[in-house]
Amino acid sequence: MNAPITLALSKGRIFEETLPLLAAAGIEVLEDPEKSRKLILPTSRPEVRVVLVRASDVPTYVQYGGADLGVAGKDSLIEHGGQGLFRPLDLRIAKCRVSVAVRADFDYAQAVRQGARLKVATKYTAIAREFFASKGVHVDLIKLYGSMELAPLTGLADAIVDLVSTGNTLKANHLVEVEPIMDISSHLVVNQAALKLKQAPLKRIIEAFASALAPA
Ligand code: PRT
Ligand code: MG
Repeated sequence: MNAPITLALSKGRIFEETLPLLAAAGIEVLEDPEKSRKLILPTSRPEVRVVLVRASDVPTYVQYGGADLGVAGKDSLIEHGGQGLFRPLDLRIAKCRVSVAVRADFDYAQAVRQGARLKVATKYTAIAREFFASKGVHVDLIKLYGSMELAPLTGLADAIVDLVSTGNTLKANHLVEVEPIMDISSHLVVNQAALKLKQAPLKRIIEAFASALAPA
């Protein structure tokens, strides 16, 4: 029997956009996570299984060996810290950016110029802390787990740091993007111990993914 391989994915865009890469590696997921309630999905390769976890939990599963490899957004990887992870490939999927956004009537440039202390709500506290520190802007970070857009509308914060792709969510909530922080895409991450113990099968998957990537 070949060494069992566990791949951690999150439901939604990462799962959908990883499927073609899995197909290139000869791996077909046999159940649709939108229809099934199962958290462990079998694949066409008996030794390979997919586990479904929260997007922000993928790095933790792979770090501690709950999964041998996984697909995680650069945002999740930075917030996690990346300990114990080998990061062989930028998969160039689930692309977006992290940006600062404010209410349309808030003068962000002036607040920054005047050295005002900003209240910033975000799920991405590591990214936000590093970004504002590098600009020399003093911030009070308010950690949220979702619906960041509400924070400036309710007076909880002056600004948010959040993921933006089309910009439609900001627009629908009368917020404007005032400063991009970084481009985001999802990366393949591999448990460092598994990479040694299951080197051959993991290398085959990494190489198949690499050859199936969209052009840079
Ligand atoms: O929902 P959960 O708390 O489990 O985690 P999650 O929200 O991080 O998971 P998920 O599946 O929504 O996102 C997984 C990964 O996809 C993220 O970690 C990013 O790396 C990547 N990604 C790419 C995005 C987006 N694009 C994106 N647009 N993740 C989230 N969004 C959200 C964004 O937070 C905002 O609410 O979509 C909204 C903005 O989209 P636009 O198109 O309106 O600008
Ligand atoms: Mg989400």
